Amino acid sequence: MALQAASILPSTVSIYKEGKSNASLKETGFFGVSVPNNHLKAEFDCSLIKSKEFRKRELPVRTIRAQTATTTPAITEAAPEAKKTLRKCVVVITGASSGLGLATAKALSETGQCHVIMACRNFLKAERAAKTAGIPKENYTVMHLDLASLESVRQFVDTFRRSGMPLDVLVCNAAVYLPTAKEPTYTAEGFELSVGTNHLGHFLLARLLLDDLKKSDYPTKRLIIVGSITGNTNTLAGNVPPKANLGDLRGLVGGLNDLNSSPMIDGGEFDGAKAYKDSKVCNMLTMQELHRRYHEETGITFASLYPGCIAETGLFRNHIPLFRTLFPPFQKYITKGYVSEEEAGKRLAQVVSDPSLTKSGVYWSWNKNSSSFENQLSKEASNAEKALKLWEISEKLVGLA
Ligand code: LMG
Ligand code: NDP
Ligand code: PMR
Repeated sequence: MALQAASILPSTVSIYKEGKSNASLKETGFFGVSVPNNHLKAEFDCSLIKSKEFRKRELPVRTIRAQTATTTPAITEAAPEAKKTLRKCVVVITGASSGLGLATAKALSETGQCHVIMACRNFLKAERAAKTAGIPKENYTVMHLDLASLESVRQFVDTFRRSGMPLDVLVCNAAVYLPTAKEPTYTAEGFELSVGTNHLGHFLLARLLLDDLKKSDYPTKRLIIVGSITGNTNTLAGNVPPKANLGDLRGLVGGLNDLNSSPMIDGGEFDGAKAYKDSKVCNMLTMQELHRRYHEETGITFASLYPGCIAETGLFRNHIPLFRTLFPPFQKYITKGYVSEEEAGKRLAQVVSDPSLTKSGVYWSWNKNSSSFENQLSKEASNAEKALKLWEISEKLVGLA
């Protein structure tokens, strides 16, 4: 499947390779970047405009004329006669074929300053979704990625590298939620599907693409892993049974299958809703471990977030019809935690590109006025010892150690 998909990839990648200066863009903002003048000069005069690497990649570039850049003082103040060239920010989003991922791709595309790699398991669905959402062709590329296969993850990384594009931001967004499953199902390598997809697939992807992020010459580089309130037992939502709990990770050590121990991380009986919430805890722990290990050395911003309850996305496709009918009004009128796909997409797009959200190691949330704030994680989701243990076991499972 992965190999088959790879064979159709080069044609899709060429959309980007054709990249040319996007003359229709308004030359106003300085997307996602707030840098002092000296940084501007160093980054854009030398490393971007003049480097051979840059020319080789044929990146679509925006020409920013200092005198027309009205929104960012840093640009206006930069040598007024100089032409500054800033290429588009290249953002990989997993699971961009629906829900939050698609809404984020759309929000980023609307700025005209990002090129989104939609890393999706269903190529045609992703293409259709991008078209329906009205994302202009030059602002996205669909690449095949099935997180439920480590082989596919590696294949995606290879394909991405062969495209010659730099990587500036990685958004680990895709997820599956199997609340009504009575029996576990498994990834290609035999890991329980929810944790296998949501955590292990992303863990391998993030580890491999870290090297690409390090090489990026974009002023801000970010790695974002979508978390959730339901994995945090310090909240009401996180206390709705079944609650997240990784225990001593004995099921993970056993490989998340019932041959060795159990398909659940804590070694217990299979429960699809719990497996999803556990996977979100893993996502939030992984972000913090990445931050501890790599932020200082690389300058990459690592972040997680709870975008709000987007009660109508495909995430609930496997839930019973009664739930799907009642859940949106329940969230809208009772908990007031509801947020539209569009609004949630804007929130994640902020974490991708807002110059004021560059702090690393943060779990972002939004209040009722839709202002972002640094939220507290539960005891388990912020347990550094568990994060380390999770990291080491996950490394072994995905073949990195
Ligand atoms: C577990 O159950 C499952 O076992 C597991 O398989 C997995 O699915 C997991 O987290 C997912 O859930 C958890 C259980 C917890 O949750 C439920 O089953 C709740 C489902 C909610 C939707 C169905 C509700 C049934 C409708 C009843 C109608 C009541 C109307 C009252 C509303 C007042 C309106 C003014 O369960 C618990 O923790 C306790 C459950 C207590 C139920 C309390 C119901 C609260 C509200 C339910 C939503 C109603 C929405 C109506 C909106 C109308 C707005 C105008
Ligand atoms: P959706 O189901 O709409 O989107 C999930 C995406 O993940 C889809 O594009 C889906 O692809 C993709 N996906 C699933 N499995 C794989 C796989 N094996 N390989 C590649 N892609 C895959 O759900 P949401 O938009 O709601 O979820 C997005 C993120 O937001 C998740 O991380 C979720 O945990 C998080 N979140 C959601 C909340 C909500 O209320 N909805 C609240 C808090 C967090 P396909 O289109 O092919 O099915
Ligand atoms: Mg929850 C403030 C209350 C709040 C919020 C913000 C959410 C978010 N939920 C809240 C409360 C409640 N929920 C209450 C009181 C109940 C009992 C009726 C409840 C139930 C409930 C169910 C059955 N909620 C759910 C489910 C799901 O199946 C969803 C889930 O747990 O998926 C793992 C879910 C969610 N509630 C949320 C959010 C964001 C979800 C989606 C799950 C996620 O992406 O993490």
